[in-house]
Amino acid sequence: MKIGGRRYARVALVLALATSAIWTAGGGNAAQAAVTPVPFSSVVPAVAGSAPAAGVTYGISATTTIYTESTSTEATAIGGYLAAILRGSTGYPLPVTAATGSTPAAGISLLLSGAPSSVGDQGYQLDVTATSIVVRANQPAGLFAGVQTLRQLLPPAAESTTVQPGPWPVAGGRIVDSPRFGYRGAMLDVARHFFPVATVKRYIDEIALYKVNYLHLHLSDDQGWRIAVNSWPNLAVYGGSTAVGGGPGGYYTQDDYRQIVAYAASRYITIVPEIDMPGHTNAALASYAELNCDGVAPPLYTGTDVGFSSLCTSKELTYTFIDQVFGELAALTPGPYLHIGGDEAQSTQPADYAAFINRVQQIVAAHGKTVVGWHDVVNATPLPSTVAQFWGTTTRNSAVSAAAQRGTKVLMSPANRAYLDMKYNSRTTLGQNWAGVIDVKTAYGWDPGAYLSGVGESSVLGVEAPLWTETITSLADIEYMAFPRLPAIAELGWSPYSTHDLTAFKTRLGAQGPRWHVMGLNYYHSTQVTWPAGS
Ligand code: TNX
Repeated sequence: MKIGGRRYARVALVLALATSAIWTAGGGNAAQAAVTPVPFSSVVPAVAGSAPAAGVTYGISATTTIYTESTSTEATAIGGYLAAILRGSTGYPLPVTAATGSTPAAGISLLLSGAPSSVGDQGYQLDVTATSIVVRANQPAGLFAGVQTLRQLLPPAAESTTVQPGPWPVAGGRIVDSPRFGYRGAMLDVARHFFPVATVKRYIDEIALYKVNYLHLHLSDDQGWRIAVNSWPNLAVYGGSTAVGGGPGGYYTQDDYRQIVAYAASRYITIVPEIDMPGHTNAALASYAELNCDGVAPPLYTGTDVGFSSLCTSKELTYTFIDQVFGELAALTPGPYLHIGGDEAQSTQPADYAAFINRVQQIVAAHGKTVVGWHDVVNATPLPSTVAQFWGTTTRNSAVSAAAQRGTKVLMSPANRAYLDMKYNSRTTLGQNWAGVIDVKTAYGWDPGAYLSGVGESSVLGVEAPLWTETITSLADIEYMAFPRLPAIAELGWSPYSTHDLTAFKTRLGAQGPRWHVMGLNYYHSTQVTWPAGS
């Protein structure tokens, strides 16, 4: 899609002829190398529409001011966030101050007026001229998304935390951008291995750069319970005391969890907490003997088998337990969703499973939240609002498509495309391969709105890239498995399918390499990507 049609293109052409395409600070200061501005085509996810103005650049300088919508504390905070990133690398003061009047001043403006209504709540318009950068959005989330685009339009050195020489050109023109799907998620399994708050915050910062707006935390599984529950304290203290391989485990206090929620919110990311049930519950069953049908607590588990544990679906106490756990979690979670798991319940009879899921849906609804479950929950009777997260490896699933026909919304995480714990190839030392190996072409090469037979675009809520952590133990491991595949999934969730083009994507993704290098992000140098020098 092009913006503005012929006339804009002609103006751009004239400007291109009149101005050098290479921007040099201070008229060619020898200390500052010429820097070619990053083209709009390098932004990941691909923008929905743009009209570059060839030869026009804005240069961030020591005198640049960031103006933000005067009546919005959120816009002010986004201005502060942008300033903090750029002050570190540029060394410039970059004051953040209230915008006055409706005409943007020279400098950078983040405004909640004047955006086309078509960009909705999450989109934005970005205009770059020789004198100003103006981001306009209808909502703060859109301003934040526009700021992520702006970050990617700056030279990679802008991400440095130490002062770099510059210059800091941004390519001129207009971008009008908004997402294809409202839900673009990442999932981190903190149950198989536990990750401290700082690691989760860092991952939040990394996924925010690609306009991911949900982070699903898999907070409980056979190997560990990772969130303090005041009414059932042994869950975290005992059930959280180990991990796959027998390490010390760990858990988030409720204050830790609040901190994660608040940090995510500052990056316009909503936390989706998951308590997996009725299977994947050994850590809970080990913590409280009375939750077991036979009243005997099993030992803690540190292996990687699945499907062997089940809550006791016939005990009334089980539902008291679930009500209290979800009651505390709902109170801590401002977002709309509670994820109830529901996968691989191989130790629960199908009829018991369906009755259990139906009852749990009512409990979650009573706490004012919407259920998300792994797609197995369609074997119960989904409430109209319940979201089914597809994790299969086939493009046909009759139970899921039948549910979609009845109105169930589907979140797409096909394991052979979107699972970040799958190996890249047979030589990858981390990860698993039960759903196959997934390199960039496979992660990118599918259409979420037309992937699952009988589940069309209007039934798809969005996409999510889960990272299970049986083999993942550190931030470096997380980064290695998520990058570059997470940006591929994020692009499938954000960009119109008309932008889908593997050749262009390889170059666009490659342009992120030097940025990740500067950020100290441990990414996988896939041979399927065109990496430029410096990455
Ligand atoms: C399947 S996918 C699981 C997880 C494992 C994962 C490993 C799903 C809903 N359940 O319990 O961690 O495979 O790839």
